[in-house]
Amino acid sequence: MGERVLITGITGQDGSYLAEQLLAGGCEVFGMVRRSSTETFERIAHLRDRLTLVQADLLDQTSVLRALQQAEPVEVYNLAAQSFVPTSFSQPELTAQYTALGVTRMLEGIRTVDPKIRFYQASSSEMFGKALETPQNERTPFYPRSPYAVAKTYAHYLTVNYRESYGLFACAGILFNHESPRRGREFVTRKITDGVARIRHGLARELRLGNLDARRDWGFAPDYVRMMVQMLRRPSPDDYVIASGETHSVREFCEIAFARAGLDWREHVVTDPAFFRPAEVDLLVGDAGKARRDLGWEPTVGFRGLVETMVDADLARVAREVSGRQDGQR
Ligand code: NAP
Ligand code: F7E
Repeated sequence: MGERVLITGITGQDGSYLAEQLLAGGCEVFGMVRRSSTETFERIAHLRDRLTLVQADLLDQTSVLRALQQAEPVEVYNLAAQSFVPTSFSQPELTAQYTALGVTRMLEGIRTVDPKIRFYQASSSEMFGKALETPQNERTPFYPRSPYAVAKTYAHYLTVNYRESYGLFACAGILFNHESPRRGREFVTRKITDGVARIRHGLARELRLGNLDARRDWGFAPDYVRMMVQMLRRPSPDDYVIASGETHSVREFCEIAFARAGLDWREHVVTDPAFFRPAEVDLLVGDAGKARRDLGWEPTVGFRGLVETMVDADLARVAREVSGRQDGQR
């Protein structure tokens, strides 16, 4: 068996891809999962017999300590968080507990159990918020615009602080939006590709969205997850921006996604103020020059390829669901 690694948030989009990559690299992978009345292990179902799942919750310091003691990891990837920006406005205290204080519990756990553990923190481009310069790099000041972004900014600075205060090998990856067919369906990209597939198969007629003018720097999740591992395997800890360097609007995403399915987005998309946010992040675009130089960062999937991959996956999934229903009716 190779090195032991622990992933928090293993049931999420990034956690599932990271587990695949670490298993392929020969690691013994432990995943932290929280108790739920229904299992949420869909994204890691295909890996279940090769993983060791440890029950713990970022809200519970003792369980975090036990998870670290049980896994005895060389590396910890802290991906668990309340990661949906609108929920952070409706549940700001909970978001702070998971996304900010959860990181304190992980870092304190590492100091207690084994300060040699290498730690990756999932920082976010949302910390740049109302961006003070364009493009954004590791030196761009933060201007968070949501309770989620504020919580991530706390977690980011705490990671830097524990590195400087206690000499921990702690790195923060400042990742710009990254998507895939495994993206949660509430995020705008997946909401669009799922909506396109449902409209194409006659299950819906319209798709209600919020701000179509918002611009993001979108990339393909497996490319980004690869860089988390690269960061922890450098000789010394550091922080890196990972981004495509291109920015596109939600409207452009719609145009390509609907066209892929032979549809005109203007006939189906309805703007609904319910999806506008109390404060918006209008435009993000990252400068990943440092990661290109130090980590060999080179994304494999561009914007159009990303949109089309996601639409194709949802078209195929909805087609299977529709034919399953028809079989059931026969
Ligand atoms: P995601 O799909 O929402 O997954 C979040 C994970 O966190 C899930 O496994 C969830 O478990 C777990 N979790 C939530 N609260 C927890 C708690 N109290 N204790 C233990 N586990 C908990 O997120 P993602 O897109 O993979 O993103 C991974 C990380 O990167 C997150 O920290 C996110 O904020 C950050 N990030 C994401 C992006 C992006 O574009 N995707 C960009 C920058 C940073 P359940 O399955 O039990 O809910
Ligand atoms: O919104 C606009 C919305 O929810 C993107 C998380 O992974 O990436 C993600 O955060 C944009 C926003 O992602 C709808 O107003 C329009 O401007 O897909 P999103 P996000 O907020 O950028 C960062 C990097 C993270 O760290 C986060 O964890 O799209 N938008 N209409 C909409 N957004 C949603 N969700 N739904 C709409 O109907």
